[in-house]
Amino acid sequence: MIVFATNNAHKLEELQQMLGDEMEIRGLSQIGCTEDVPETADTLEGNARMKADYVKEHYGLDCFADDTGLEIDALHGAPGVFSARYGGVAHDSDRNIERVLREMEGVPIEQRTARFRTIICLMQGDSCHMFEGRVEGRILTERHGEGGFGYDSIFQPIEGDGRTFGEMAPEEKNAISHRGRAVAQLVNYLLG
Ligand code: ITT
Repeated sequence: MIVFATNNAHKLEELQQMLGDEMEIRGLSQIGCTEDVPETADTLEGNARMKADYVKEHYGLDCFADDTGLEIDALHGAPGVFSARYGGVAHDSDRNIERVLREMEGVPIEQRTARFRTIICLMQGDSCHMFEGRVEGRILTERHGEGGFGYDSIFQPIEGDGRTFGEMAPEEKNAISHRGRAVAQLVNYLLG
């Protein structure tokens, strides 16, 4: 059994599917953790580590935690670690996207490069392993597609046919996405 330091049921289910019957995953609520796990570092690596450390320290269980950010070159790496609350309100994707589009007004297409990066920190016994998944792409000037979540409708991956993540089926996105890639490495390691 291993703990995934998240309350996001969708992420839990996805991971359990990838791990199959060989390893059971429990979310925070399933280990009785109802308090807010601190996530106040200034890097994705720091936040993933902080969440994993918290579970290890308070519950003594092997665990892993993730953090994801969108890094836009023209904005010097923003929103990065602030991706969830860039528009001022946590988890309000419309506001987050509006702020990004506003700040990128007039930036030519060749300078609209960006990437999603996911970091997973695994704490097993006394050892800590970090896994990283990334996908390169561009920020479009307007939204395309209703699928996915977060910044998906304005992110066009380089590997693809011009569609945004918001226009892709979940399986298509997962096959090339930052999170899909980080999770694949974790699963390989755990089942290896
Ligand atoms: P937790 O409860 O697991 O912490 P979260 O919303 O903070 O959920 P992440 O740390 O994975 O999720 O991601 C931070 C933000 O980055 C998220 O709120 C979205 O705005 C954005 N984001 C993450 N993954 C994304 C994806 O696959 N597509 C589009 N936006 C994404």
